[in-house]
Amino acid sequence: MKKYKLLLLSLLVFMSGITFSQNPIVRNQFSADPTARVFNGKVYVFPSHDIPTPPEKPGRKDWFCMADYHVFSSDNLTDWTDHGVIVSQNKVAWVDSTSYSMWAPDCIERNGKYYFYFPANKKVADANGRKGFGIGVAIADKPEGPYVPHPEPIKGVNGIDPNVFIDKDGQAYLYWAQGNIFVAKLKENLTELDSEPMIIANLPQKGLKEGPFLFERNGIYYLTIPHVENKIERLEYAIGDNPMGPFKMAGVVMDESPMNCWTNHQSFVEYKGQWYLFYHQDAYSPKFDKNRSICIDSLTFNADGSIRKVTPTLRGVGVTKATNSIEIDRYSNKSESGTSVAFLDSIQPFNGWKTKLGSKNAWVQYNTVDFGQEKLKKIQVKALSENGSTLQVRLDKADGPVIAEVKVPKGTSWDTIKAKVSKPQSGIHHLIVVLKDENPAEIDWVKFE
Ligand code: FUB
Repeated sequence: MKKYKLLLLSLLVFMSGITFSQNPIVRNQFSADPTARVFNGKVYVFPSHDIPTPPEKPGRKDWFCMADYHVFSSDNLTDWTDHGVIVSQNKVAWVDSTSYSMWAPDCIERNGKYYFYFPANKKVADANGRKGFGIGVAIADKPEGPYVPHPEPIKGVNGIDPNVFIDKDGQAYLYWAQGNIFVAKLKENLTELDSEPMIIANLPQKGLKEGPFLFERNGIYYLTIPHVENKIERLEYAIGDNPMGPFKMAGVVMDESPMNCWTNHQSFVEYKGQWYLFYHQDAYSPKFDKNRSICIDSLTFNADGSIRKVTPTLRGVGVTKATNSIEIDRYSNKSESGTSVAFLDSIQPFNGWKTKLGSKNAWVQYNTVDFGQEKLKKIQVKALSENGSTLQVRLDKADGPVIAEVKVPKGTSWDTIKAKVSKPQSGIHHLIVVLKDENPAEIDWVKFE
């Protein structure tokens, strides 16, 4: 059965040309609050851009700090292009340019124009004497910009975490958070409200809720929110048959972060026939959860439309080419004991992680590696072992066939070791790296040639 599944996956990958990613997906900067959208056959992600707090920032130093937004795109969910800064706090007339408050954004397309919605602290108080968060719009001809921000925030809206949904009849709705979750209709121009803001009823009354993201599937409207049911946020959803409700709470999409990141923030997208959940964790900054990183995992629905709970993975989604550096620290499975993962350099977290195999027969499994059609005859492993050790590379399961043995020489610095693949493979396989002896080894990556 398993063999059949792998064969089917190989076939699908071959037909679609898809390769996929590991978590987190943005690996050179912090990123949070991802809104993913499919535009022109690609996935675009519009996240917040967390940064370490600069000394000149007034107020709390241990808080969210965001000065601008980037947009990223991919057509295979593995290789992400950073299109650079699209909107920044010092280029929007109404935004307090010292506030570093460019929180969770969204973007939507209408008639070939792209409308980017973002919250930020206002420079001056509005007619009602309110200064807090406003929500602005910036418009572009292409998803990657350039975006031209409106000089004023949207009238009648105070709050954070804008989300826009356009229904099948063309009516657009703006959702946002400010203690409660609000909704209002938008005019055809997508920049002005067309109804009074309304508080969405029947959502949990206790515990913070924010970050609304609404989507529709098979006539069900899913209103999803991060909500603090216990101590930190988890992702929950409510369903209804109308974008303005009434909604009924229906379940949990993702439990509280195993990394203890206080916030989470979600978006849902269907791409090439598969649904994905985009969310964030604090993988690159485990000691300061206001510097976050965005992740993707697959999402599935039950026959009645309910959402199956998603468990965050390191592996992320899809297939990795055998000829790429396979970061096995993003493993799918591991032995009960003897494995751990650590930063390669704790001062430079974006250098990534290493896998430590510390006892005999400790292993990690990295799923769905595409060996292609050529039978790759060599393996390279970047590793180190103080006393020298032997690694076995196996296929498909922990006691699967050994396809290579790699002798890691004794030493304290990284070595790239080449070895022969005794049973060259084609197609999709899971990869297992096992420590054959007692001497611990550290592994950066594995690749085939
Ligand atoms: O990123 C700042 C805030 O944290 C967002 O606006 C919330 O949704 C939470 O993720």
